[in-house]
Amino acid sequence: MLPHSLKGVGGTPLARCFSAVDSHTEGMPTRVVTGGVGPIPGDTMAARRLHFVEHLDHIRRLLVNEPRGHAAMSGAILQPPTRTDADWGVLFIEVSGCLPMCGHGTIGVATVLVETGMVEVTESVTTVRLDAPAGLVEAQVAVRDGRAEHVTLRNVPSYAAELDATVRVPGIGEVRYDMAYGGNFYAITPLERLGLPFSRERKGEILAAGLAIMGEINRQRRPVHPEEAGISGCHHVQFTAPGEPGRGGPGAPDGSHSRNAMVIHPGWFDRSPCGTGTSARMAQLHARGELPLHQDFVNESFIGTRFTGRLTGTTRVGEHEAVVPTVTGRAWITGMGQYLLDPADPFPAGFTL
Ligand code: PYC
Repeated sequence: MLPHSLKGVGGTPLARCFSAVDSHTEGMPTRVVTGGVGPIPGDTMAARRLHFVEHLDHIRRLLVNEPRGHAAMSGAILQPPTRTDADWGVLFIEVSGCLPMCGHGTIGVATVLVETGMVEVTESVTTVRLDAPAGLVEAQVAVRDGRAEHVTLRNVPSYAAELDATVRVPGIGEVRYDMAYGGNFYAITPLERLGLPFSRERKGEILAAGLAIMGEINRQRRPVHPEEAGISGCHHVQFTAPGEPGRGGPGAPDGSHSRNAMVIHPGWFDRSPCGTGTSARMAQLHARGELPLHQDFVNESFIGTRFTGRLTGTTRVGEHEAVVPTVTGRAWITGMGQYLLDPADPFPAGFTL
């Protein structure tokens, strides 16, 4: 880890220096920030998230925006945990802000922690407990010869907040959707309801529709978590399409295989199948009586990568019946580096185009 006072190449003191291990989870990047941020004030990760959003958001923008990141960049800042039953605290960052929870990010973080030896590693399974703003998340990492082969995370309780809600969207008309929570709120609706095919060739129209729908939902029926008022708003629209016949995952009948085009604020698609989105989708299907407990559910991303989910039990969140989901996926380390800020850099918080 480089000291903050490190001199730049020309001998000028750097304004900031961050260490990171970059990874991708089924196509979606997670920049795991291992040094340079320092402890974020707050007694819980939820409080630290709110402090970070209010006072330190320039760090997120520097790390995920151009030129160090890109328009679909995502990451996780490691912190000392705020609870004794966790190994690490984690703050999820991406171009849209600071998420309460992130599934692909958890899989990326757990892989990085194991493969860099930042947790004690045991084969064939290492358990990593992460203190996330949305709650404690446990990751079981399958390890062989020091390599993380796949990660199964046990997510926070997930629930269907509304079934068959409607919203009037200018230019589209009335849209019927289900609102479900899986660590973030997801408006879920079949793509065919909008008359659009599940095709990356139509990504511009799909993106525009998703952003218009989430904008109206936030104006007309903004969701709020019943136990954590700091978690509110819909920043993800999950457009679903049936899974292709015969492509179910191991043990998964075709009926429990689905595809998604996940539109995320302010205007990008998840490259992974989305861990919190998969959890929300399973909660929605369970509430509709379409997914029982203990059955594999394969969720496929817009680029064709997959997570396998499962509902392992039931619980309650406020007045809602809720489920406890697990999500399994893979991640790979793509790089290690220091991200620097020269005091003369005209873009100290990066930029977006
Ligand atoms: O995997 O939970 C997820 C996620 C959220 C936003 C992008 N990916």
